[in-house]
Amino acid sequence: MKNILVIGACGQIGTELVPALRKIYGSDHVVASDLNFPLKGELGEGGPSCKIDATNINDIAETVKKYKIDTIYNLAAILSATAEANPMLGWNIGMGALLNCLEVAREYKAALFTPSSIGAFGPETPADKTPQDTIQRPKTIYGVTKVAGELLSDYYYKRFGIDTRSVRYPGLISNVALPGGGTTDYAVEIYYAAIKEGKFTCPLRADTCMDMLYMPDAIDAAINLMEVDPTKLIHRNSFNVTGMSFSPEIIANEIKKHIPNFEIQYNIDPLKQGIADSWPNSLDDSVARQEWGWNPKYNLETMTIDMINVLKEKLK
Ligand code: NAD
Ligand code: AKB
Repeated sequence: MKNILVIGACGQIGTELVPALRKIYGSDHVVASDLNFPLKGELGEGGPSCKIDATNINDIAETVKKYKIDTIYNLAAILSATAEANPMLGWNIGMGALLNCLEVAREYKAALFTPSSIGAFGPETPADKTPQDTIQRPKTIYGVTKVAGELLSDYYYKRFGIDTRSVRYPGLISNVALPGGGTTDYAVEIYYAAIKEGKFTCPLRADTCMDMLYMPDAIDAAINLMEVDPTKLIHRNSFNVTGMSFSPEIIANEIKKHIPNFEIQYNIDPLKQGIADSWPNSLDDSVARQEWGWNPKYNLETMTIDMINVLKEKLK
């Protein structure tokens, strides 16, 4: 990778991916872009930035040409709960952005990373230790775009030789940007609420298990996968990755170890509960470990210590 374009850079992932890429490849070599322009803080000031509407192929092509981009990170999407409330928007952004990125990558011979999600699985998928290759019949529009995106990205690799790669992220937990309308958002919000108010009202049932990953590991996954020697890859779109699996009850008990008076109560959101119930309880990420050395550093215990330390400073 020499010249990198990040599309959808202002979101939960891009806000941390852009600085990480700039640290490795040099500020001038990483262009941050989003529909929301101008980009604020490090994203706008730490290196080149521009406005890109990912549903407009010319926006992407002009930037790729101008900056001689060889690698695109396509992060533009509408997350599961928001997409379910507006399915056409979810489809248009999710698929529109991907197809445009694939076509530009084909024309300019760029590599392309587009995250998939645990949302690419559905209720017929084995829920525990979900295998890498298994049944994928999601029941959300978000999941439909993710499965279609995996297939389309593999198609562009096989048909045109485009270097497409992807991971199926679980719920991502972070402390820089807030999550953007997903089903797993509660696992971020609970830390903010614990520190600010000492209590949290959870939209999911106490026993709802899902996979999660701390953002430093999510950033490593994207960069390491894009760096790995392609001859090592048997799979491409997309690899199961996970850092931990827990329910609201389990994360609340972990937080209580540090904030003993913390209280959780439940007010179930039927939309989010339905989505969560259709997703796996825990993923098997052994194929990512074998093919490109995936090895996350954080578990629930170490992540919770870090989240609480960082947020206590941030929310002072
Ligand atoms: P986010 O919602 O936080 O950010 C998405 C960004 O895309 C926003 O800054 C938004 O302004 C931008 N955007 C929306 N429409 C756009 C358009 N037409 N053109 C350009 N930019 C546009 O999302 P995120 O959490 O950073 O997720 C990035 C990718 O990772 C998505 O594909 C998402 O499905 C996937 N993913 C995220 C998680 C997670 O927990 N955050 C988990 C699994 C997969
Ligand atoms: C969501 O909940 O929509 C995302 C995801 C797991 O894809 N966090």
